[in-house]
Amino acid sequence: MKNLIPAVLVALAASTALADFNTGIQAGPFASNGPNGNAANGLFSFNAGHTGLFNAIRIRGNAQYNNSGTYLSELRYSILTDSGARASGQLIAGGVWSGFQTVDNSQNFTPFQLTGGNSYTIRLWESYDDGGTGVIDAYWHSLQFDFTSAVINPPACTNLGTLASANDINTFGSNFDTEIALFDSNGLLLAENDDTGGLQSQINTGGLANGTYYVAVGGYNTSFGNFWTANPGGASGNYTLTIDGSAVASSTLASGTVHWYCFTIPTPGSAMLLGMGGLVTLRRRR
Ligand SMILES: [Ca+2]
Ligand SMILES: [Ca+2]
Ligand SMILES: [Ca+2]
Repeated sequence: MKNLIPAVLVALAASTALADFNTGIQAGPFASNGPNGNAANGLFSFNAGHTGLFNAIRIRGNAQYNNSGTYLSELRYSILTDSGARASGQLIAGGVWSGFQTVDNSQNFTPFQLTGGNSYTIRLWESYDDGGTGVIDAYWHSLQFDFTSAVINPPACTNLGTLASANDINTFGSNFDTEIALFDSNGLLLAENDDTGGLQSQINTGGLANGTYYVAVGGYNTSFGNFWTANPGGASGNYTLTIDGSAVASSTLASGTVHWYCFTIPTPGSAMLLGMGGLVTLRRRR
């Protein structure tokens, strides 16, 4: 079956556009004490500002010496992320100290995910636990964390152009066991489906807001995740992708691959305004 539309490979957006977020300043004091994961660790809790992949943290605070013999270089922190991996690190170099020490440290990581609205805990610990967990090594005051979004590029996609609507996305009529997934312009996984029409797949979106969307077509056992993650399955064959009753693409999927499509849902009324000669843009300020 031939392609029903010109296959144009484009990257519609240069990158994800999610903003960074900051935990805000928490006065404390928080203990810096115990080995990582110990009950004596100071605990800093925050809610993620939005779902995203992050790859840099800036840590700002005021450390206060407490137990004789502890080193500045022993001040550590760690974050438990969605993947279970701890982003952790050393906060400052230095030996024996006294009084207060301002800390402003930025660190880069392999991107890790946080989910918007979820609560996370940052542990404050010591690489050498002076005096044991019964004696607090140092305190933190006015502590805050800035999270920087990782730049994740969307996949190259066959652009289906502007669609009036996309309520029903399916692969009915395909000749093999398909799977499909729908992502938004930030790469967040909105929906996925394996079998609805026999072994073929269907997503009922319930209506989409204006914006750019991505559809992944894969074979059985493809696993999908946020940030346009699609680990291919092994099934292969000929498929037809249908959106709201129109066959928008037909192609052959090879085993171990995923095909990407993208389309745009326009802002309500924008087409009409353009048809009226762009009245909005013609207005002039006096
Ligand atoms: Ca110490
Ligand atoms: Ca201690
Ligand atoms: Ca299937």
